[in-house]
Amino acid sequence: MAILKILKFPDERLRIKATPVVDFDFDLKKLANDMADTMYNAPGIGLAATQVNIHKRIIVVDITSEKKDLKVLVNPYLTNKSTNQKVHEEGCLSVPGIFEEVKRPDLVEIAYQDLDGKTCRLSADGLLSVCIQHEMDHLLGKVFVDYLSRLKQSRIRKKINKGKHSNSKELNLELSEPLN
Ligand code: GNR
Ligand code: NI
Repeated sequence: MAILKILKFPDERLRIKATPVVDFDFDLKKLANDMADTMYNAPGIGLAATQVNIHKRIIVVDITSEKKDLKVLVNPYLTNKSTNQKVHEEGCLSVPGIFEEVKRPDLVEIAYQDLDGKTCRLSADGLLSVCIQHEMDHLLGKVFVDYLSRLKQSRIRKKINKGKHSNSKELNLELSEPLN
């Protein structure tokens, strides 16, 4: 069990385009396991390898609250999407504390490989569809805030910078440590 460090927006490494997985070896299984641990620990409903600074086409998803439907999707590719679009509120572990509505295709069909390299297909609707599209964007170096208006993007950057420049974070941390 290992919890990996999640890159935070606007880290430029979130912009790196992932490359396909070619070796379906033990290292891949170990990484998928660590990604699942990291997602559940956060907690989140999805995680792309890009977010843990591994630029390979791997995502993990589990939209159940009971951790009972983990999907590991290697080399996922969109094979079909509905013309009908839906708006859904999104958040991102790389952009903590920000929640905004994003419009995406309602239904998607994807092809991917499992951890043994076997090709599989999946049709998704609802939250699963939203989550898979959000994760596949990460693999292309795209973050959900890219879909928002310039005004909203600049507000998000300001909000994130506020937290950085003030020493409130470190101060609060130090104050919450027991004094010996
Ligand atoms: O945990 C997450 N929740 C979420 C909610 C709505 C739309 C997308 C997501 S994905 C997000 C985890 C994450 O950042 N994955 O990249
Ligand atoms: Ni995300």
